[in-house]
Amino acid sequence: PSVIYLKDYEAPAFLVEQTDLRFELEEEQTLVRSQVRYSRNPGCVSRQRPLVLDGHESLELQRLSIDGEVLSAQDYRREGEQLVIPDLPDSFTLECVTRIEPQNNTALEGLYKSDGMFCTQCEAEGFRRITFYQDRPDVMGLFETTIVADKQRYPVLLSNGNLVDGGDEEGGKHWVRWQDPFPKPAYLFALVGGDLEYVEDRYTTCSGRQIALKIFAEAKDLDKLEYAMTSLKQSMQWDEQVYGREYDLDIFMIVAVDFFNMGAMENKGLNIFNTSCVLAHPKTTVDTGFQRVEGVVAHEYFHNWSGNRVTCRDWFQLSLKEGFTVFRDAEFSADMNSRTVKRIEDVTLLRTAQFAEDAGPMAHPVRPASFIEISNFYTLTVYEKGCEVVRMLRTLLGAETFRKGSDLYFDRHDGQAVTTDDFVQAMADASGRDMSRFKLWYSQSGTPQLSISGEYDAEHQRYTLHMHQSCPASADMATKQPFLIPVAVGLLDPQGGEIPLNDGATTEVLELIAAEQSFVFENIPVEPIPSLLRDFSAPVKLQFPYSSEQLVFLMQHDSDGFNRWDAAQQLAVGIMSGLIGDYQQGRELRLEPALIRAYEQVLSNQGLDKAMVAKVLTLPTEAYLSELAEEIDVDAIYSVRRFVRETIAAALAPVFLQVYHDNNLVEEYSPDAASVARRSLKNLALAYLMATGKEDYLMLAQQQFDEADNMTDSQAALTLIVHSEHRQAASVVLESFYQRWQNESLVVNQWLGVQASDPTAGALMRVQALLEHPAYDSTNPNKIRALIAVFCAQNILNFHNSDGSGYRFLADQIIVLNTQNPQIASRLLTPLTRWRKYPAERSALMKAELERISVSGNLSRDVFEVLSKSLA
Ligand code: DPP
Ligand code: ZN
Repeated sequence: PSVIYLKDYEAPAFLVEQTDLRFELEEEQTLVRSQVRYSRNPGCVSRQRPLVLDGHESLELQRLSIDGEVLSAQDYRREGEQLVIPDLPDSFTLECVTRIEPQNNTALEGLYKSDGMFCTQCEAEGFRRITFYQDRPDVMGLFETTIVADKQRYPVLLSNGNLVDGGDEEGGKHWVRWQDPFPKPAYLFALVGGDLEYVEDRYTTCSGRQIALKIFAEAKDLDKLEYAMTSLKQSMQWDEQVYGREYDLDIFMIVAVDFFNMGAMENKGLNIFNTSCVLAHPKTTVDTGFQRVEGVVAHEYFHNWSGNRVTCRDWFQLSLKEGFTVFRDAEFSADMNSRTVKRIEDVTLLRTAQFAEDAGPMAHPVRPASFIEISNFYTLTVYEKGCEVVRMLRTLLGAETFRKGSDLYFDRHDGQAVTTDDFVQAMADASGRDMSRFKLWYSQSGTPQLSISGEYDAEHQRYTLHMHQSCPASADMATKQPFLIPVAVGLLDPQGGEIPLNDGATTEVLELIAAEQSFVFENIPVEPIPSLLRDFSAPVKLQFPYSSEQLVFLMQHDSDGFNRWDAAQQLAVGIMSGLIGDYQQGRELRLEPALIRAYEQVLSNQGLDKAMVAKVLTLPTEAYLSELAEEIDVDAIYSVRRFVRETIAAALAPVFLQVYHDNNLVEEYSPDAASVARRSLKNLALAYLMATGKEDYLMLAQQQFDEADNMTDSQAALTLIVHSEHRQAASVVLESFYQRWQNESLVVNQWLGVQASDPTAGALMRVQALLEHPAYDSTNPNKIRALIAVFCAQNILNFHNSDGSGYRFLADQIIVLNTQNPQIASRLLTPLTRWRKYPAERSALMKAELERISVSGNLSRDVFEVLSKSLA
């Protein structure tokens, strides 16, 4: 497989004016006829260049003609994944007929079948599995799509844009025609054919246009669409109010499908969603599931402007649409729920998983410089760090100027395929600022480290922050230049009050641009305690020599909610790191009282937001502790975390019991922020109570399991019982849960996930047995994720079993999936790619499994790229 470089970008030789597609959907085959009007690209210097079309090897080419004249085999060449046609006029219509087999498409890219319905996934390069085309985002054209299919089996036939015509045909068939009035690249094409039902609503836009909203699903899921519909309407309104963006077609459709590699896809006017990101019902969906539906519906809707109206020039620019759109959906969710809690969740994900990606063999900048397989770059770096980069722009420019910049960006580039440079340029032009140093965030990989120290000069009432930044070498880049890092800072006086800073405000955004730089605050009457990197103003690792007392002080007094939480995290991380050392030295573990006292105070403070309390009392995860560790000692991390949890539980059990009862209300389920907060605090209390190992609390959990009228409480109790040492009780609840929910695919996935993440001994054997269970389907990505990915990523004790059985299991699965579904296979590899961070014995076992996969033959590009980089 070859490497593709950003620096080699060339504009396409031909542009597309119009693409007419005709699909004949049948059981054994689908015939696709495409008629495409091409003209030479005036922006492309060479007039000699041939037309180069992308086409997957699975395409069976049946006919090719130019302006009605059929081409013979000498007129074109098929070279690997490309079809090359030389000697062409300046403009012409190419007709192409291909035969494909969606029913046998297990990669779930292009046109495939999911549960008896046809659907598509064309981003990034799936359209080439449908027909020969310049399958690249800078080729944009108008699409008209005709679909013919059996009327009884596939009563619903959908594509992008507006329905313009249709009718019945002989042999029980019917046909429809869709027209999309907006030019688009092929990756935004979509088609659906199936026996679906829908819910319907309307939305009136800010300019008074009526939009029909339809969400399609299988009949059995029709009662789970209300929340997505509400979220959609809220998203449409939010984008008008916050970004001035109005919807542009007369209809907006969402279709739920059960077999889907990603979360969802923003195809123009016809979003296709993984059922896990659109279906929601109190009986079957947990609170975090509701929030995910809200966030993903918003994300895909927002792409209509940030992605579809203005798209990417090439796939290196993926973060242009993804980073910006994640930022937009994060702000939307923050406005709909608790802002601070949303921020804590996003930063937690970034600091555990994205920082680990930056430190691993697949490290890459937000705008990668090269790739072998683009599917491997739908990453936390492109999405989450890309979002942080956009957030930093807003922090630096201020909300108002940022909005001017985004207006300018949309106006200037509407209907174009552009780059991240164009995005930053719009921000630079709107603000009059030079953003060249800022752009290093797009081109340099790695997580910057920021160490800060404070110095107080009492005589001159002056406080100075000395800052030092560096960025360790990454797998793809050895040396880095200093970044422009916005550091939002506040200073607290010893009573916890905020000291006014240089411009009178209590938070100031300092701009660190050099490797070493000092910032001086005048008129500071007492030695302050600094609150640094407020609201996590930059995606960096921060070091400041806080004492435990200072962290407890910040937990109580910082006006920045994120930093209050982060102080608690830092306190816990510091204590747990010390204990990990003790564990490794064979010393007895003892928990110093500071953490317990701090937690107790937080619990008894009635004024605090309950969601915040639950977040503050959640110990740093094993994944976060692993990311922070120089070398990952799985047993030490697991044992210490467990010890700390149990010690806190034992010390505070009566308080937790009180909290549990105070928040265990009999009320109708609602996914609003306050109710979610109450349930999260209640279930956190139950988790600590269960950690005491006492029978009384097992009974409490069982009672909750039996009586719960919503999935959040039911699943929380299930998880706690299954993950406890009460094995008998565990099998009883597992069995009863399955009996009750076996016909709800998404609930069954939760059931699989609870068992996959079970830390008790023997989990691997149980997971292996589940592979044979009727509930499992090895061709469904959601099931694969629920069972295999959860086991390998979340069950650290069992996956990293010192006998290597967990590694062997994963490698076996990847070898099978490599041919069946390369995207999923490659994604599953992630835990093994971290082999260098483990002690020698485990490291060698992990590496051996990577090597075994690499000689297993017939590697997909996806798996090859990750393997070769991991073993390099
Ligand atoms: N469907 C994926 C997303 O929305 C890729 N565009 O992020
Ligand atoms: Zn997206």
